[in-house]
Amino acid sequence: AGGRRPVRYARPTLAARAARVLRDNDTGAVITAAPRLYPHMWSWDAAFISIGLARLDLPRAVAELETLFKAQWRNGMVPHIVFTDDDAYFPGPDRWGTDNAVDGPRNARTSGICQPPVHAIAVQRMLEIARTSSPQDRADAERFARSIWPALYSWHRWLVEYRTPGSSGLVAIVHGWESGMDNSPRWDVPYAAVNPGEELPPYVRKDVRIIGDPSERPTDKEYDRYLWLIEEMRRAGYDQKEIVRSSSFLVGDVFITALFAVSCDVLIELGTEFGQPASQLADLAEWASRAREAVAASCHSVSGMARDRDLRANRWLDTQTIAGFSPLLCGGAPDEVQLRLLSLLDSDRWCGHPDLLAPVPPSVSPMRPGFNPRQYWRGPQWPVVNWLFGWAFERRGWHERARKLREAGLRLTDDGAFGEYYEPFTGEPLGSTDQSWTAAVVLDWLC
Ligand code: 2M8
Repeated sequence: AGGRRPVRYARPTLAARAARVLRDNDTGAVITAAPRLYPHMWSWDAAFISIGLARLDLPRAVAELETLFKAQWRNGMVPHIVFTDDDAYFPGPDRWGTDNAVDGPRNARTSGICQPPVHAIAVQRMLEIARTSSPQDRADAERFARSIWPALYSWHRWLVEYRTPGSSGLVAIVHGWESGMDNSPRWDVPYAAVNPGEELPPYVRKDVRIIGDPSERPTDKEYDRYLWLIEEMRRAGYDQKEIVRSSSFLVGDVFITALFAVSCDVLIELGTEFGQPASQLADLAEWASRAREAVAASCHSVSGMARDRDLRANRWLDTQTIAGFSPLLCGGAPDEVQLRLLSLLDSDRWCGHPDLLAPVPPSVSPMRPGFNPRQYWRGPQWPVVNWLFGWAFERRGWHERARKLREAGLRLTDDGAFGEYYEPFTGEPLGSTDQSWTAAVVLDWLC
């Protein structure tokens, strides 16, 4: 499949280009998620960005996560966007209307929802990197890991206290944006029940003006629903209990739940090393084990794939996407289910599909109806998702699998465009280019 793209950078050049992307996207205050499309700080992007930056400039990496956590809400939520003054993105802070939210932060303007909890993972990875670079980096990273720990704990506690309703044990989301996989077919069924009211204030999208081909982005109909959910939350004054009680979208997200389980494990490791309170370590152990059980309990009896759960309609969501492999991230599923998932991942339905440019798992299987190789979270490959699976496999001791994913990720991204996502067959970069988190994971793979 080689040669379909004109340029393939050698690794040192690729690393230099990735470093330049992070430098160029630095406004001085934050590193934006992407230069034009996303001129603000996104929560999980910032975590990945810090991992990439840790190799280049540890103090800058630390500052990035500190900026994010300065905007943490007083109830513990880490907001999905921390806004800069740039007004090129919609919906901006005025549309979110969080300025007067009771639990909102005082010194930053933010959105009113969250994103996947990968921050503990980032802190631990930064620490690992710093320990191999210099005594100064090591000391700084240790100081940082110790000082950020209570904020990470309260973020995890928020997810349990406010976002684990009912008996499924899954961490629930109240907006598809919280999943990070905005328009994934995972959410089609629950979104079908979201009916934008007449009172939806008018709006103009800005994303489709920036991305030349609007079919790479969610549709207008999807955006109406995204905006309607914000409207509901605004009206509830961003009162979490009320939102979870009444919003028209409430879904147990299995991918977030798996990341939460493994992030709790990581937080326990960090907390043990840095002498954090035993009672909080015990909380984390309990949360991790409940989350893991919830992920295992969601697995389909035939396919083995993990499933989200529509908590409004009280039913499993059977759509098969990359999130179905969540048990591989956190463990805890029976061996037999895990083996089934691993062979499915290797099969021609996923990474082994003969026409892929690089064996990176696509967001949706190319063999599924509804797969769209160009549209956002409905088919393209996402380098960050590949990084997460590689990181988890390494942690689980599956070194050869981790190495293969790293090589595949580098093959996909060696065009040096740092695409937000990639067309799986041609390797064409789609969405934004010079996307910060793509540059960051490439740096981590290369070093
Ligand atoms: C995408 O999401 C934003 C909304 O949060 C958007 O489309 O406007 C997603 O890919 C999300 O996972 C990511 O964090 C964000 C910034 O890269 O872009």
